[in-house]
Amino acid sequence: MSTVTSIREGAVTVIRFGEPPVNSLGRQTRAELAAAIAGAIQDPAVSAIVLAGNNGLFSAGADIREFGTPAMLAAPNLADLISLVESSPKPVIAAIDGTCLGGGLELSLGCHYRLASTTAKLGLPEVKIGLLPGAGGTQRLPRLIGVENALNVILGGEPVPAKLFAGTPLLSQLVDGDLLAAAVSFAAARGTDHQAGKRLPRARDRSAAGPHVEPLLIFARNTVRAAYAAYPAPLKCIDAIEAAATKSFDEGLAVERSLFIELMFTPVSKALRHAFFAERAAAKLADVPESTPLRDLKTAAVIGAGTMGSGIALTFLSAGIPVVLLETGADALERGVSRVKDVIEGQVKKGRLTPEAAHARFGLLKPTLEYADLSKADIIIEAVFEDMAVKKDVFLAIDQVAKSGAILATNTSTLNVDAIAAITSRPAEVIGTHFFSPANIMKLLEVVRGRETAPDVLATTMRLAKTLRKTAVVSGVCDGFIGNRMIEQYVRQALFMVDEGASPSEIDAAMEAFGFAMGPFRMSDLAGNDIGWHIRQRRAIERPDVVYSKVADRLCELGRFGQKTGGGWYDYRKGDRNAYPSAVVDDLIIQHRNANGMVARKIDAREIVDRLVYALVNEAALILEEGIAQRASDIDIVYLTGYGFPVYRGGPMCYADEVGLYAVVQRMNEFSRNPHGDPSFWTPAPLLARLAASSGAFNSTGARS
Ligand code: T1G
Repeated sequence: MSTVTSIREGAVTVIRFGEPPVNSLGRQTRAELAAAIAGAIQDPAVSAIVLAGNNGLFSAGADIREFGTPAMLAAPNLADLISLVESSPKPVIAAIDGTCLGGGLELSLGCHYRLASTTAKLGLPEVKIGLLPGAGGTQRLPRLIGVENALNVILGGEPVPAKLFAGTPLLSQLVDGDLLAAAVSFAAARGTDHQAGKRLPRARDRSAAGPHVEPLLIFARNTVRAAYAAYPAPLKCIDAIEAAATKSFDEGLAVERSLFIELMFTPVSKALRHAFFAERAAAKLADVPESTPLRDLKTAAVIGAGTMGSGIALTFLSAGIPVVLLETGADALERGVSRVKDVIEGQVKKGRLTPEAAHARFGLLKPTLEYADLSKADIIIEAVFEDMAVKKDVFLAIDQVAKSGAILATNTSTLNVDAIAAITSRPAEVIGTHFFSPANIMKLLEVVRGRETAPDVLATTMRLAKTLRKTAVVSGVCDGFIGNRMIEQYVRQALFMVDEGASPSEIDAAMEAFGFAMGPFRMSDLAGNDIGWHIRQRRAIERPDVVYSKVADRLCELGRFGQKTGGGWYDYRKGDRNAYPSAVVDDLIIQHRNANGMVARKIDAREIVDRLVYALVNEAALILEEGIAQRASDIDIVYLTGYGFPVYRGGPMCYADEVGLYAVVQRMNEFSRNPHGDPSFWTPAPLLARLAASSGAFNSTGARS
């Protein structure tokens, strides 16, 4: 199907291009665009050309799916297309509506004039996928809006409202109304001008040089070095912009091209491109058609007004969905309502909400002590104590009052959703919605699909996640689902390493240097060490075969549950969230090692990182093979959005692919020779072993997962 059409409007040819949803400039579109533009240039009846996107936008840029493949450079590549436009002997006008990003904006910068609708947004987001604008953006933009503004646009990577470019050579006209009509009229006038001999304005003919450039670049380099040490792209963006200010246009283009290719093949860019597509892939249900009719989701009810319940209620309120909040006791209900009110009022104080909007939002909350008040809710989410007996009682009560067709969701973080569904009269309508604390802040939502969960209930819940601005990942039913099941092995290895000689702060430091937001011990102190303690106590009964170090139990026996008790693996001081090494814990660890006949050894950061990350990877391979996760990239998204895994490494599966699965397995074999802990854990999961033996990868080849 052709992606490009040409229509004559008098002496002006209007060329419209792009395929839904985002008019990305893939090989076919580029070739058809080039042919249409060349045709208009050769047509003696045409005096000017207008370029406009289909589908309500200009273009989202180059087709990222082509990166790293021959299609990306297939003629005409984007630079060729833009050069054709810029060297046109007839004026070419870009009519920019909606989104105009990356290569799309670069295409418009090659045009002689640009008109934009008042709602249009322009940007160069390449830095967000570890790249720089590679089709002249780093050379043309500084020449049109100056080096300082170009640095902000290119390093920020954010879409900028078109009106902010008004009055600069970048934007000829801001149009409030019929953009195309305005563009055709503008083009006709420029065509006449040009026939009268007026020179065509080209960005490349302008200069970006100036006395202020050098200090600006120094400041920019110092800023990005401090803030983005792990990311190569920002500094290269600055190098390219410097070339725009200090070299000829063609020399600058050559610098840009070289830097772009260099970045394209960095692990960071591959990881960021992987994360971009992985987040979008996670929303897709492998076996539920996108055409599946969805259920109404206009009202919600939350049972339990504790930290999680009130956080979940806030998430719905922020999406404008009325919430009935049920508690069993008036005091607990009042505390929950106050928590909701405080957060909303806090948003007003931060200027994120007007008082009127805050009032309206809070007005959507209906606290109650009566189950009968749940009867109109389209979805009821249970967020009570993490105990199966308690949850089953709640679901029996819900089953009595919920209206027909309501979705019954449990916020359990590990318990068996099938067992909960089985005690209701409507297991097809039961699903898990595992929010991460704080529920109104954390993006990740594990949507746990029960054996009986109806496809439309699953599809409706996935749609709800988008409405709640959550990143949803589908999980099957197992203990811990995806994230917590993996983190259990991660923590287990961390505790074994404490037995063997590493300190909590050494392990945290190694993982934070690897890029984790927080190491395992600071994370445990934040979440509460008692959570893991309860799980190990349950594990000792249900799975006595699972070996655990007892060091964490010794800590909990002292009541050192973490920040909430003023001390955990670290000491904490009132009003100070910093973690301070603790002499009490040092002593406890020494006693623990002595009691177990452990002679401490030095464990280097490499072993710490490899043991903890590969523990995640091995457990993830089992999760993937059991079908608990739909795809490897879903597991990456769980760790990128819910567990602080460094996004510039793309997630545990992406990172393992980058290391090479054969090397991962070799390293695991080394760990299996360590007698302490659980050597059998390091037996590679069958999927991992197969992929390693066949030079395979968890994530499919290319940028898409
Ligand atoms: N290439 C390929 N596919 C893209 C794409 C792109 N540039 N942008 C979006 N998609 C797909 C996306 O994967 C999804 O696919 C569908 O379109 C809808 O996207 C040389 C090197 C434009 C703000 O980085 O920021 O130009 O899941 O769900 O929420 O200098 O998409 O349906 O199969 O995000 O409405 C620079 C990336 C490219 C922009 C729309 N451009 N895209 O958001 O929809 S590099 C970008 C976005 C470049 C040149 C350089 C957003 C959006 P599927 P979506 P949305």
